[in-house]
Amino acid sequence: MTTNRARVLVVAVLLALGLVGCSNRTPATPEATRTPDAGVGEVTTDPEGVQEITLETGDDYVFTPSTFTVAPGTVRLTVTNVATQLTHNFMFTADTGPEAITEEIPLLAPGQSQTIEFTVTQPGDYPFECTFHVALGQVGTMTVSGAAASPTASG
Ligand SMILES: [Cu+2]
Repeated sequence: MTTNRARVLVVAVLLALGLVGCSNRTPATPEATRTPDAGVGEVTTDPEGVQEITLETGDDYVFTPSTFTVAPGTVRLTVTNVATQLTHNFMFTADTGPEAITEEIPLLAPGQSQTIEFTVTQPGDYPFECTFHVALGQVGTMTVSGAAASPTASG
């Protein structure tokens, strides 16, 4: 009888530990095992004032970079999957940012690159994720700064 009670207690403790693990919504982001190509992660502005940035992902379940900052305005975001094995996607996490961004890349096979374009007006943090691998920590954050993009045209 005592043994049974002890077993029940052990199971209860294990369940509690398991629940704690599952409730952790921000798993540690894994380390990238790639060196991103030149220009990846840099925000540039095209002649029309559209901000452009490229993210990479691969066989390591990581977006590089996983954080970047843009100004309010239009953003043209490209995600390149340099993986040889893994299919990823890119979606802004629902109900998290100051405003909803519904543009997404539902499926990005190994070797593929896709571009989405959207406009943001509200400053703040916009979490994004690969919905296939969010449990493995494949997440990131786009920050929209408080100031509008300043014109960079020189002439
Ligand atoms: Cu993924």
